[in-house]
Amino acid sequence: MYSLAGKTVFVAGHRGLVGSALVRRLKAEDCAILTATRAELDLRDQAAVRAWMRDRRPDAVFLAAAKVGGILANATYPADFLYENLMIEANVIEAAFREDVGKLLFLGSSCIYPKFAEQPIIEPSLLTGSLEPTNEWYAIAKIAGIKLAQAYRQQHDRDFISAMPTNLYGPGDNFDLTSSHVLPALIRKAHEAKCSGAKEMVIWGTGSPRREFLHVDDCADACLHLMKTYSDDEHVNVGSGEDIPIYDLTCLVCDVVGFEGEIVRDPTKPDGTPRKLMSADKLRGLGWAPRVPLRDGIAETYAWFRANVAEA
Ligand code: GFB
Repeated sequence: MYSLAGKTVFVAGHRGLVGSALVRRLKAEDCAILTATRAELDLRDQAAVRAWMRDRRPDAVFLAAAKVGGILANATYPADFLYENLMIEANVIEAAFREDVGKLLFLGSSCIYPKFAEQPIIEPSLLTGSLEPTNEWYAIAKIAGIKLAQAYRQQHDRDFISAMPTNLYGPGDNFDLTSSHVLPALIRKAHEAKCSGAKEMVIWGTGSPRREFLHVDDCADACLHLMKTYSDDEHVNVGSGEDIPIYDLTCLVCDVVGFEGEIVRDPTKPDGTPRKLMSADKLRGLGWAPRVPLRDGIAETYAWFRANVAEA
């Protein structure tokens, strides 16, 4: 058991979807939370990260900072996704090693697994096949992050661990239609179609790929659980254990939002990997299970979107 009580905990990437959920969740713990805005600390700058960590000396680190985006952003900006993520994770993990950080949790992504991995995907499937081309750049960076954490464990006996979340969603998500993930995009499209009285809304691809979704508050809770209870080389999948075809997800979103028009597919847009359902067995075996049902999570996220994005 690793206790967070009385500790200083650095959440790298606290303004992002996961980082902000981690900060919300950490407020229930007896710990001091450290954050830094991008203006205060550029995580791609090695010297700046080393200096910042030397001054602040956190006891524990959640490495949630990353350049993230949906399928189109990943495919359009391969250099940014590879370079920025490599720099962020290398700088933070190496500085955590230098400053004797007691525990570090690195956050990856389910896209680290081979495109045609056997489903549900178990943790040992890593590096057993080719990646999905639309996000191989991001995936390679995230695989490097897992390996960095493992390397510091092995060579320097550091308690650095990795969690691999599935597709996440929730309040604070990115609702920009060119760079977002599918769920915020569908919420926005359905909302705008309903408000404008449109007869149809367009979804990307065939609608047949399946995706697994987890509410970001569940993800944050799982990360704290791992931080407190897990210490081993192998990364741990963090998911709901259930997936849904994109077309069915669209119907669910339309139902929550109240859009009753037609759903039109745009096959000129990429589908990406056909399926990436992760096995939840390892995390369940460690005593954690998700709480937020998908429909409730979508309704809550839609309420947040209306209050914070649509109104603005
Ligand atoms: O969430 P998403 O962008 O990323 O897309 P991935 C998931 C699926 O939803 C794809 C379809 O099959 C999309 O074609 N989709 C349908 C849409 N309509 C839309 C839409 O309006 N917007 C978007 N964005 N998708 C990402 C990776 O893959 O998942 C990242 O690129 C990361 O590296 C992330 O791993 C979790 O699930 O395909």
